[in-house]
Amino acid sequence: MSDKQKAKRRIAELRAQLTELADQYYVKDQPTVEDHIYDALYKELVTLETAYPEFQAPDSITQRVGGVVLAGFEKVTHEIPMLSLGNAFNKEDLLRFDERLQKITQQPITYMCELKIDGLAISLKYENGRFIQGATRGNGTVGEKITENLKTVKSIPLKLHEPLSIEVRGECYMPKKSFVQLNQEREENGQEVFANPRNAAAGSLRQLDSKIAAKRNLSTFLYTVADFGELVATSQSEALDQLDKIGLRTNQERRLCGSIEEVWTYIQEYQVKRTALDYEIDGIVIKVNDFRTQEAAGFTVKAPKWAIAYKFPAEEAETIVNEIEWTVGRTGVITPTALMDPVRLAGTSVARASLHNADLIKEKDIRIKDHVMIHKAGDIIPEVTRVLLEKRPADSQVYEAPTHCPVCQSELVHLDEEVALRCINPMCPAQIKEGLNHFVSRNAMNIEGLGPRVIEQMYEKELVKDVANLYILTEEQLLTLDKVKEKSANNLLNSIQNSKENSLEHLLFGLGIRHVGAKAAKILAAYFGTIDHVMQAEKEQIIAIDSLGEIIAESVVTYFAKEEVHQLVEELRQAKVNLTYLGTTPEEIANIESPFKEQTVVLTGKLTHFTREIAKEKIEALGGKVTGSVSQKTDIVVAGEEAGSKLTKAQQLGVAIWNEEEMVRAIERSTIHE
Ligand code: 1X8
Repeated sequence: MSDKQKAKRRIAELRAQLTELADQYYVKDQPTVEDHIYDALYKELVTLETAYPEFQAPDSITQRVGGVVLAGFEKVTHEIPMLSLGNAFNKEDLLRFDERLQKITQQPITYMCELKIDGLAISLKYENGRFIQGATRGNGTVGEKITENLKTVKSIPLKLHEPLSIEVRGECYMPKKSFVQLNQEREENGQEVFANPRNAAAGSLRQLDSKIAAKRNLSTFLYTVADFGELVATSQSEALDQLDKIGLRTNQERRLCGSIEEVWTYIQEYQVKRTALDYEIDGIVIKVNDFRTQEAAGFTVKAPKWAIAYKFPAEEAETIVNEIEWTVGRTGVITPTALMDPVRLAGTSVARASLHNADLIKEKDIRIKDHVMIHKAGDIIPEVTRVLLEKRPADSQVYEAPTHCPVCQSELVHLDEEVALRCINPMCPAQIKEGLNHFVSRNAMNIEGLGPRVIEQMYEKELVKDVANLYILTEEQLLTLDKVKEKSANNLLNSIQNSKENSLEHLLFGLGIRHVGAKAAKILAAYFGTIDHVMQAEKEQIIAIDSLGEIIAESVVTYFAKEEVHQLVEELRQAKVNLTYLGTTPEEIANIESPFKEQTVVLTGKLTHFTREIAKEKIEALGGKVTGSVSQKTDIVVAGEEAGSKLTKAQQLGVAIWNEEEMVRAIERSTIHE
C-alpha cells in the first residue's frame, strides 16, 4: 500500500475514532479517555489532513476550529415557524392550563416537563444525516444563517448516527463556568463584560469570524423536531429518545408527569436544583406528551396551546451601597466593587458586587448610599441590576471614578478602546503582589502554603520583589514572618523546592504573560520544548502553531523582548528551576509502539522489578496514563503480590489484569521511533 493510501485509511480511522470520542464527551457527557489521548489523536489527524489536503472533508472533526469569515449573515426563512410559549407564573396559571386541555381531551393528561434553558433558540437542518444549515430564531419566521458558527459547537454532530433528513430545534447556551471565566478574562483585558450567559452565547453566535465562536465553549440541548423526515415518534418522550439515539444532545433532567400536581412537584424540585446545574435555566417547559393530544389542542397565532413555560420568580434582592472599592489586578486593570449591606440572595449572603468598570457605574448612575436591586449573573456573580431612584437620598452626588491608582498613586489611563482604567506603573506594589499570587497558584507553579497573606508580608518586608526571589528565600527569612514557625517554614521551603521540578508550561503560565492562559502555555511548552526556544521564537512561528493566534504571538514576543525578563529567566536558571517541557510531545506519542500507548493503567500490590514510581514513569514515557483507582475507564491493572481491593474491582469490571512479569516484558518490547 502506498503512503498516500495508508494516509487515506488512517484519516478515515482517526475521524471515526475521534467522532466517537467526541460524541461520548460532548453529547453523552461520559468521556471514555483522558484528554491528552484525544489531543494526540486529533493532532495526528490535523497533520495528515495538512499533508494530504485532497482528503480534507467539510465534515471532518477538525473543521470545528472555525476560520470562515463572513461579510454578514444571510437570512433564513423558517418554513415551520419558531413559535414562542405562553407563560405561567404560579400554580393557578398551571391549573387553568390543565383545565383547558382536559376540556378538549376529556381525560387526564400526561405531561413532559423539561428545563427551560436560558440560551439562544436555534434550528438545525440535516440532509441524509449531514449538518447542512443552522439558524437563529430571529422573529420566528425569518432568522439568520449561522451555520459556520454552529459547526464549531462540539455537541452539534456534523453527522448523525443515521442518514436522516430532519430539522430539529433547541437552545444554544454558554455553561455558567465558561461565562464566569470569559467575563473574568474580558475584565482583565479591559473589555466590556456580558450581562449574562444568554448574551454571551448570543454575542458569540453573532461573530462573523467563526474562529471566535469556536473559542467560546458553547453547548446545546435540542428539544423539538420541526421536520421528522423519516423519523417516527408518537410523543414528545419518544421524540427526545429518538434524538438521543441519533446523536443529538438532549437534556436528561426531563420527566413525564401524570398530573399537574406531579408537574408542580417537579417545578419545586428544580427551583432548588437549578443553582447546582452548570447551565442557567429560567423556568420549566411543560408539554402535552402525546402528539395526537397536541394536535387536538392546536395553536394560537403565536404559540402552541399544548405547552406552557413556567417562569421562575426573578431572584433579586434590595440593599444599600455603602462604598465603592477599587482593586488593582495583575494586569494593572482597576476594578470597582460595591460594598453593600449584606442580604440573602439565591442561597448565599451577599455583601459585595462587581461593578466591572467606571463606565458601568456612570451608565447605571450608581451612587454611594443608593438603594439598589442585585441579582446573580450566571447564577453566580452578584451584580447591581438597577438603582431605586425613588429611594435616592436628596443630598446624593454623582460618583466620580478615581484618577490615580489607589495603591501607588500613579495616574490612571484608558488604553486604546478599553473600557477599563489601568495603572501602567510596572512597579505598582499591587500588580507585583498579584503577579506573585498568580505565580504560586495551582495551575501555575502550585506552591502550597504561599497564600496572599504570606506574600503580602514577604513583599512588605522586602524579602521578595519578583518571582525569582522566591527561590533564594532562607529559613531565617521565613521565620521573621508572622505566625511562621519552624515547621511551616520548612514546609514552605519544601513546596518551593518541589516547584522547581515543574514542567515548563507551569512556569510559562505563572509568568503572567498577557493572553497566555494555562492552555496556551501548554501548547507553547510542548511545541518549543525549552524556555530559550520560546524566547527566540518569531511571531510568525507562533502564529503558525495550531490554535495560537496573532494576539498571543504578539504578546509572547513583546514579553520576551524585555531586558528585565531575560534577567529574570537567568535568575530562575541559576536557582535551578526547570526550564524544559517534561511531557510527552504529540510527535513522540505518534512514534511510540507500545501496548501501554493511550491506555489507562493502574498499578497495585507489591512490585519487585521497579518501584511503583519508576514503573509509572516508564509507562507514561510510553504514552500510557497511570491513575490511582480502578474504574470503567481503566484499561489495564498491573497486580503485584498481595494485591487487594483494586484487583477485586478490576475482576468485577472485567478489566485486563497483568502480572508484574507481563508488565516488564511489555515495557521491554515497546519502542520509540526517532
Ligand atoms: C423555548 C425553550 C424550550 C425548551 C427549553 N428551553 C427553552 N428556552 C424545551 O422545550 N425543553 S421550548 C421553547 C419555545 O418553544 N419557545
